[in-house]
Amino acid sequence: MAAQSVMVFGAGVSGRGAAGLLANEGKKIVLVDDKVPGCVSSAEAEGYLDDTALFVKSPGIPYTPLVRRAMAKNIKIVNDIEIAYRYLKEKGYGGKLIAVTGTNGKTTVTTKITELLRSAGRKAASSGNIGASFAELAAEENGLSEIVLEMSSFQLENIDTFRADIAMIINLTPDHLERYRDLDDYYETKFRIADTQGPEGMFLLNLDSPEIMARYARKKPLRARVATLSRSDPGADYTAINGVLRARGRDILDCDKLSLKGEHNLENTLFIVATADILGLPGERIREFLYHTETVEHRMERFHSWNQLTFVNDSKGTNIESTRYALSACPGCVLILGGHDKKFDWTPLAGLVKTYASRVYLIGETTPVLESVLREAGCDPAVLFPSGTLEKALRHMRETLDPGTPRTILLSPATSSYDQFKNFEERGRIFKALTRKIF
Ligand code: UMA
Repeated sequence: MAAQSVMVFGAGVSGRGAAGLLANEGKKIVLVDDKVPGCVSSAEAEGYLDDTALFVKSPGIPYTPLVRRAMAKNIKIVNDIEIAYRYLKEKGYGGKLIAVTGTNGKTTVTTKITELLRSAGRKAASSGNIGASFAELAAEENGLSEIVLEMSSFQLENIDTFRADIAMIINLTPDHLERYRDLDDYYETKFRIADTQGPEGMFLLNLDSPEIMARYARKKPLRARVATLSRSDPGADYTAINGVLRARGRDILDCDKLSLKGEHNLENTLFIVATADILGLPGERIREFLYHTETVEHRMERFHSWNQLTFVNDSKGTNIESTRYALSACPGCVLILGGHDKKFDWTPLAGLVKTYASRVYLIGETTPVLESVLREAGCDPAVLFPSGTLEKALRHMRETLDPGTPRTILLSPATSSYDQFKNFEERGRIFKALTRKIF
C-alpha cells in the first residue's frame, strides 16, 4: 500500500502551523519533536518512515539522522512555507506574494512594506521568519491583496513549487556558519529566492552588493524580470544618490527627511520604495509614510533613558555585520555583546569594538572566546566585563556608570540568543524589562 502520512518534524511555530493546515485537509500527521511532550521522538519516528509520503522539516532543525534517513528513503523534504504556498494555490489565492531575504534588514523591509501597503488601503499581511507562521496565515487568509514573507536561508532550503511575485535579496554578508559548509553554501541558499521564480516574477537586484552581483553574473538570465537598485549607479531603476531617492527617473523623496536613519536603512528604503512602486503605489503615499514611520522593535530601538544614559535594544543584531551598523551609529557606547556561538571568525568584530565601544559587557556562551579575541586584538582589559547574563551586566552598570555623562547603552549581541533565551524577541523584551527595573 502507498505511504499515507505526513511527518512534521518540529512542534514549534512553523511545525504547529503546518500540522494545523494539513490536519484541516484531512491528512494523517505524525508530529515529531524531541522536547515537546506528547510528540513522537526522532528516534521513534524512524519507525514511521515507511508510511511517510511527505516530510515537513521545521527550518531551525538541521539535517539530523532522522532527516537524513528520510532523504535516503527518497521521501520529499519540504517546509511549512511550501505547505502554505500549495494550500493558497489550491484555494485560488489571487493576491501577490512578496518574498524578502538577505543577511540584514529583512525584518525592517518586510514590516515596512506591509505597513506602507496598509497605509495605502491595501489588505496586506506579513509572516515567515518574522515570528508568525505562513501556514497559520494561509489558513485564515481572507482576501489578502499582498502577503509579505520574511524568509531565512533555513526556510529557503526546503521550498519546492513556491514562487514569489516579487523577490529580493537585500544584502549578503557572513552568517549561520554553524549550519552551512561555507559562505558560498549560505549565499547560494539565499539565492534560491530568485532561482525559484517564474517569468511572471520580478527580482530586485542590489547592484551595490558584490556577493549578489557575483552570483547573478553566474546565473543570468534569471527566469524572472529584474529591477535594479543602487546607491551609486545612476543607471539603476531605483537610486538613492546625492540625497535624492528616485524611482524609474522620478524623484520620490529627500533621503535626509527619512525617519529610518543610517546608510543601512537607506539600502532597506530602496527595497521598500521599489516594491511599493512596482505594486502601483503613488510616490506621494510612499514619501509620506517613509518620512514618518517608526523603527521596528528590537532593531536599534531607543526605548528608555535615565539621566544622561540612553538605552538601545538591537537584539535583532544576530551577526557581525548587523552589529557593525549598530556600533557605527553609537560611537563611544557601552556595548552588551555575545550569546550562542555561531562559530564566526570574530576578528572583524574586535576591530569594530575597539573603534566604537567605551566598555564591553560579555554575556552568554561566547563569553570566553570573545574575551580572548578582544584581548588579543588589544582591547584594554579594564573596559572588558565578562558578566555572563544581562542582569549582571545591567546591575554592574548601575553601580559604576556616571549617570551625568551622556552615553548610549547598546544591546547588539552579534550572534543569536538560543543559549539563554527562546529567541531574539525574548532577549530584547527581557533586556527592556530589566533595564526599566534597574534604571
Ligand atoms: N527540535 C527537535 N529536534 C531537533 C531540533 C529541534 O525536535 O534536533 C524541535 C524543538 O524542540 C522545537 C522545534 O524543533 O520544538 C523548533 O523548530 P524551529 O527551530 O524551526 O523553530 P520554530 O518555532 O518552528 O520557528 C521557525 C523559525 N526559527 C528558526 O529558524 C530557528 C522562526 O524564525 C520563524 O519565525 C518561525 O519558524 C515561523 O516561520 C526565528 C529565527 O530565529 C525568528 N530565525 C533565524 C534567524 O532569524 O536568524 C533563522
